[in-house]
Amino acid sequence: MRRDSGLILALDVKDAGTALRLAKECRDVADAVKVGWPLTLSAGPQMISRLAAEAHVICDFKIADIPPISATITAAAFALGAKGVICHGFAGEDSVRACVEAARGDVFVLTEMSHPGGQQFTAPVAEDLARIAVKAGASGIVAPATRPERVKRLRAIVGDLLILAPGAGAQGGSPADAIAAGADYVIVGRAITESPEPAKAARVIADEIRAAAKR
Ligand code: OMP
Repeated sequence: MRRDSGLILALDVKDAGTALRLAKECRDVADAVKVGWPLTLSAGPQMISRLAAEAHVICDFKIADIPPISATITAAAFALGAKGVICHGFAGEDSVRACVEAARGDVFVLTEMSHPGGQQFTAPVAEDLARIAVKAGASGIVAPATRPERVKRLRAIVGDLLILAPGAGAQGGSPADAIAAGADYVIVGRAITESPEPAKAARVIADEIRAAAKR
């Protein structure tokens, strides 16, 4: 995955036209687009292939099943053109390893979730989940931009694995703080997709990320 702006655009919209328009408008500024259940269930899985023709696509299916099912989901996402997938770490090392073995690209392991409820169950085990990501051979982890101090702590565990940080913007986190804490990429959805000027909003965030990365 290229590392130019450090911005990953979360395409949590429901129709194909809007998704394609946003991907096109933000093509120069976002290093990747993230496609999850909202768009896949609304516009169909072929949406992944259509977007993959335009952008580096990460499929965020938060895979968390027994190993053979996790492997099948992972393989299907890559067959559609994805270059990366996100799986949950809490399903255990064997399930994460199954994703890694089935992948034809990056696997990112979700550790601590960014929303308030993420502190209930994921935060207490996030460091173990980060260790699972390292042991299973994942490309990186997902860690909360809403809690930069946790990104810093998880960075100490994962070494040079990639860290993708969601939760900046609509959830209250700051892109600059996430990068300063050790994130490589910031995942942003609504602050861009719901902006009246999405490309401009994306550029402002990308500039903030670049400035923080230089510090
Ligand atoms: P916004 O809050 O609109 O910027 O969207 C955040 C995006 O990051 C959504 O696509 C979420 O599904 C995703 N996300 C989180 O917000 N928190 C997490 O802990 C993990 C993810 C994720 O795995 O991408």
